[in-house]
Amino acid sequence: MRTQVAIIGGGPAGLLLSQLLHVNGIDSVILERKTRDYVLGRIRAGVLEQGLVRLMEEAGCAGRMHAEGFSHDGALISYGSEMFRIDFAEHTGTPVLIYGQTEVTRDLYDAREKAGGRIEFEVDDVVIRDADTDRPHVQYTRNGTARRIDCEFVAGCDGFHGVSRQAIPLTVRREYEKIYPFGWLGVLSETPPVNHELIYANSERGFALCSMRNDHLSRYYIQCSLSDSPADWTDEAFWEELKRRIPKAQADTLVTGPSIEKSIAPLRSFVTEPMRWGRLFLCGDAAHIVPPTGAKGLNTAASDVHYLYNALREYYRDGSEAGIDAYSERALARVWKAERFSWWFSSLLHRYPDQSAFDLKMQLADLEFLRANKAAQQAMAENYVGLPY
Ligand code: RFL
Ligand code: PHB
Repeated sequence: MRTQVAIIGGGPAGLLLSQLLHVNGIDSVILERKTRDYVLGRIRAGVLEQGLVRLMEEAGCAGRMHAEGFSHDGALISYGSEMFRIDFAEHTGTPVLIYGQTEVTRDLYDAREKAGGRIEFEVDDVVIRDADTDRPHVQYTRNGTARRIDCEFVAGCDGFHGVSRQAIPLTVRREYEKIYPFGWLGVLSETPPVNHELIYANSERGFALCSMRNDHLSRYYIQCSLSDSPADWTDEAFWEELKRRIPKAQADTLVTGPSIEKSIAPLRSFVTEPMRWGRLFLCGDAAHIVPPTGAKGLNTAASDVHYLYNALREYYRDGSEAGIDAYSERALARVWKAERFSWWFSSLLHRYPDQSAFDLKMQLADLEFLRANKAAQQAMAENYVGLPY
């Protein structure tokens, strides 16, 4: 098989890149390790920045998102007996859109299918060859048969556990990592959200988040131990713990019900540099991970896609390699700011096992400063709705 851009990974980053390239007349093939249903079964992000919304519009995939998504102009932060609101509209004039990653991915799969896009599902043994030459190729197996794609560029969109990052030699690659000493236990339930906006709660029992997908579908998270497994938590125990961590008014009105999904995610900050090696470009979770506290994972994948598809468009339309040469630096400049915000917001809201009395006082002072200070709220809002790209 031959194509212009071989894309490893059919998650949101790979699909969005493929669709945007298609709209610009550039051919690609996606190689995905799992089935479409498996990818669509993963419950992940729920908050979209305007940058991602615009990319979905450019990709011609924004119809359902605009019809079914919910625009949010603010979010609430609670601690102790206090609760305050960060007003995105007042501070930035920009809302965020509540629309699940599952739906984004479904819309992109539908668009790729409609356009006759080539996606190879259930591939194994993907190996990227000759990425440091002008003629890279990708080898893989499907149904036990060895296959090969000759291409001009390779986009590594295969997530944190993918193979693309490993294709960059260790002599070139540098990795930065922070592992957090807790996880998030998440529950999806067919119940009305407890509040019309998100609530991020710092409680003495640990962090909690009240989020949603729509009027009938709620998403809640609580900070949990890394040694917990979802089976340790009955629905009842989850709801009881959530109620203890959120403000009383919300705990009293929370509608509970059976969970339709329950999972635990570890929290990690991770960046690999550079994001380009020869004709291989890393995009999204393949290159970086943030803790989910700031809802930046999917949105940072989107900004990578923006830089990469524009670079490839310039290359094919104008014969210019300027965008390609600048890709890693441009993407990383924004990535590190999202890393900083996610790390800070995580530090503000979680209880750490080794937190001293002094550390707790610092966290409280940080929360009180944010509650009372407009400039701090402005900085928070600008980061939350997404830094420009
Ligand atoms: P993905 O979504 O991981 O997609 C990568 C795709 O590559 C495939 N793959 C391979 N294909 C071929 N060959 C191989 N060798 C392959 N190895 C892997 C995988 O099957 C998969 O389909 O990465 P992408 O596209 O970069 O998208 C990034 C986002 O998915 C991610 O940043 C966010 O979901 C992170 N994240 C969250 N972000 C938020 O903004 N808000 C959230 O609430 C939020 N919750 C989460 C999350 C990530 C989680 N993970 C990774 C476990 C909750 C969880 C549980
Ligand atoms: C979610 O709805 O899954 C969600 C929302 C905000 C976050 C993290 C996750 O910060």
